[in-house]
Amino acid sequence: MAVKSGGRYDADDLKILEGLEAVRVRPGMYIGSTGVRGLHHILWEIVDNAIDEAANGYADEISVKLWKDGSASVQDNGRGMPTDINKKAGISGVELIFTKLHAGGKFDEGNYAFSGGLHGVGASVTNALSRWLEVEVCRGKVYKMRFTSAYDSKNKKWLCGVPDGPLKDTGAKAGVRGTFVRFMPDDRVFETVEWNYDTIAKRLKELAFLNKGVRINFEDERVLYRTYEGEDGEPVKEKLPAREPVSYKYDGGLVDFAEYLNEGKTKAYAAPLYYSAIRDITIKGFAPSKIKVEFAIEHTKEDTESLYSFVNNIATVEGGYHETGFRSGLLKAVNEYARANGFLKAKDQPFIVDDVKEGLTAVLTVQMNNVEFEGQTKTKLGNPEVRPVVEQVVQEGLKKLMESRGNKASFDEIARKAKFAADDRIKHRHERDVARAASENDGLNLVGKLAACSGRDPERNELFIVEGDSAGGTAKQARVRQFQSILPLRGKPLNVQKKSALQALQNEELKTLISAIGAGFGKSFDVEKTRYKKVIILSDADQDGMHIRCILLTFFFKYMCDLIKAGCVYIGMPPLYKVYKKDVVEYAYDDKELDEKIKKVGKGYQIQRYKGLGEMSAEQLWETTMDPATRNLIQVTIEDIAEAGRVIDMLMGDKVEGRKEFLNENANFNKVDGFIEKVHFREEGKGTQGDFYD
Ligand code: 28F
Repeated sequence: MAVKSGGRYDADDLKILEGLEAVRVRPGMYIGSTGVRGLHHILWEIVDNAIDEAANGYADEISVKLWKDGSASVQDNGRGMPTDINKKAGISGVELIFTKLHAGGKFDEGNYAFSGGLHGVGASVTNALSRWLEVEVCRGKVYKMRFTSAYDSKNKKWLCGVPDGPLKDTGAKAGVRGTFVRFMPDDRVFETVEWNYDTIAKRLKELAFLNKGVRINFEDERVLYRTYEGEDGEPVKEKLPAREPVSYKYDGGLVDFAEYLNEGKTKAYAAPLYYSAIRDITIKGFAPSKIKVEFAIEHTKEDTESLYSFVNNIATVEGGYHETGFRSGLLKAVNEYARANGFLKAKDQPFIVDDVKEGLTAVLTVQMNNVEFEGQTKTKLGNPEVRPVVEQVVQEGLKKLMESRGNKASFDEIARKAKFAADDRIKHRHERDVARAASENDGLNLVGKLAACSGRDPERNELFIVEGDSAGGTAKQARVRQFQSILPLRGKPLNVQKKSALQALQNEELKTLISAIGAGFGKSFDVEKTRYKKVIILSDADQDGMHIRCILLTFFFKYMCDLIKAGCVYIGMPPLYKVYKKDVVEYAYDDKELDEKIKKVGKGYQIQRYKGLGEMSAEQLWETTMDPATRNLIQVTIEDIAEAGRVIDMLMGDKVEGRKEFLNENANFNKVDGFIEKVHFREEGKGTQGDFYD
């Protein structure tokens, strides 16, 4: 890949903003949480800066490493951070980048055409939340600098990311160019400082797909252990073999990404169709700038649509204007092609978006400045000016692709699929209308099944989907009628991954569930209409319970994905153990907590291991699993929607070959929940017991 030599740039272009103490005081403002996601955010900030160098053509190799001591490092072979002194600040460009928030010329596009870093808060936040941070810049010579964060007990304040000294010219000549950053996440800030290998590997792989030709290396030198119960019942610590370093590089970029997403699925035509273009765009309130639009599409024999969109390398899980532009551009191009090639007769109605979405796998990326992120999880593109630009590029690109002979078979197949979908739609219209009516009727008149709450406020109302009749009965006694509904599941609901929408509707359990939520399903699902802002799956911790959880998540993922994206789907965590003696009772939710509770209850303790929800009394179920003030909930979030689609398809789809090795490689079911970000959600005690409960 051709790598440009450095553009003219010096430290003066950096902007100086506030100090770093603010980051330590309220880290959640900058990285969202101090949980596992926030920890990985401080790594993404550094990775994004290296990716920006590559995305702008100055670097083509990035290396990420997890060290034995728990630190992480990122290296690129770009131009190297600016080392000259910034006249305004009187410090070097390197020091500015790590000690001033948003210190980055990235706020005007003079220095970078596109920058992913805009979504982030910059490398200075990583510095502020690290015990130490080292940077080495090779720019003709080798420069070094080190920062530390410590608590100044004399003045009772944090000193965050303070330089040990000015940038040092080591005098050594630099063979290569680039920037190397290594940092130790601060265990005094984060709940956990344990890096998650899968999370990092998946994100680096995604970045390699999105940045064609850039090589991204990942090495994890940490020693891994597995703890399990030995014969004598004592825990055994076993050292696991070290992980092999991996390297991602995709010269096919988005085409390779589309093929990866469709692995194991039956393709509808030979190869993905790809196009990219750069256009002028003027975002309201900003100077005219450039926008780069790229897409790859490949249809499969499935009937669902998988559109994966990104803005500046960030997955826009909640969609946005680029997606609407893409769909309308695709629709216009396919309608035109179908008319011109006899798939649509003069008397035929034109296709609608749903017809061309069937079986579509598409990757759409946009690179631009002045991005407006919206939505619950800030992953929705909110700039309306983007829609017409993307629509025009997609329409023009597909038209150019249609003109080349080699793609005729592919577009014929696309038009044929759309025609088939349109005919099916028109033929089944009445059935679908019946289905939609069934799913939207007033969910309260479900005899016997749903114990509906009396309150009408979706913000407060909660729907518990409870495995089994006995637990369902206990939950009905335990619940607070005003805002908690109970839907007992008799047996396992249908696995919808292999079924069509209409078959899903024939299943009693799912029909009840759709009616209870009351927001439609599938293409007619509208998350704004949900009756519950919390839909909580309560299943046993055994294999059956896990399987039910998987089936329900498959259903939500396939037919109510926006409910998950809006953060409304949760998994209830019943306790595994009760530790007690006389009148002291404690509950433990996992084996780690069990030890703590045994110590807390002390001598003479007894343990009851809960096999299932049905074993608990109503007050125990209330106190341990349903009371918002004391329960543990896991919020289901789709960090990586591309991977989620593959995991569900691998596990629940009709392709058996992939499943066996996937299962034995990810045997423990938590891996299957790999796309569920574990966010233990213990709500603050409501305190206002009086007005809240019956
Ligand atoms: C391991 C992490 O951070 N690499 C980086 C550069 C290169 C330049 C630069 C960075 C421009 C506008 C801030 C050099 N020469 N890897 C990295 N490589 N920052 S960060 O400039 C400062 C930025 O705002 C650079 C000419 N132009 C830019």
